[in-house]
Amino acid sequence: MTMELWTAATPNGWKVNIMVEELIELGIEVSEFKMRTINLQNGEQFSEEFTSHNLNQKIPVLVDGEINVMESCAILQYLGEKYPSSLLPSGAQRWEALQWLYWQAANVGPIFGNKLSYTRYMENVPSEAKAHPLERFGKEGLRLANVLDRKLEGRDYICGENISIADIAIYPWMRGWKWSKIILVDCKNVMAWIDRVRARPAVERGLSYGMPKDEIDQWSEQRKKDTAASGAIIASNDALKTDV
Ligand SMILES: N[C@@H](CCC(=O)N[C@@H](CS)C(=O)NCC(=O)O)C(=O)O
Repeated sequence: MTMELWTAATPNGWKVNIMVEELIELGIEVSEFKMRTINLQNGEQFSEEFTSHNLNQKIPVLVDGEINVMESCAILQYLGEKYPSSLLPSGAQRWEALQWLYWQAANVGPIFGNKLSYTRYMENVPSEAKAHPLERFGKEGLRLANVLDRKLEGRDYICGENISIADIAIYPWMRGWKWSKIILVDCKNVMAWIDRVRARPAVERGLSYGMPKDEIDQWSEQRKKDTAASGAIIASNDALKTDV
């Protein structure tokens, strides 16, 4: 049966594309995936149709027959369980992978995401109003990177020798450190890990979702402008809804 991934070219979206490509790379026969790009700038996530699959109105959401899975990390776990492989190892390592997966969902995504918003998308907010969140999310982001740096000491990936759903969840946020201006250059293990993960063919294919190949690492000026504009729309308080 065909699965549908309702997504967009963003860090939370890329996680799932990378996961699918890593499964394929392992020779696993994955069901056919239909990718459906959701236009976040136009508010497609708030449509009745989208909401019927994900009440939280955010991408990504996986539709597998009767099952709808929201939250990127839950989707990684779902695919890891549906297609058993080293990406969600068994035994003690399973808990290693899962705790770092939840660490990403509870910490790295929200902190790096908020830092990104205040750094890039809130030009209209006065500097005084931004100073506290910028410092708070900047410091906490760096602390999280240092936690990861210690975890990666002497190992290639979070669970050891093999890439797992934990690396797949954390990587899209860490690779965007220049964008969120959380300066990671002193986190030597993290910097080496970012390059190691990026060098994987499946990761390259996953990141190229919704993106021309030559812009995976270096966006065109036009794309930077468009992304800043669309980020500003989504990050604006005017876009916040309190109802569903
Ligand atoms: N914790 C969620 C976060 C999902 C999320 O924030 N998605 C963003 C794009 S990366 C989104 O849909 N934003 C649109 C909006 O907030 O209206 C996950 O990991 O899936």
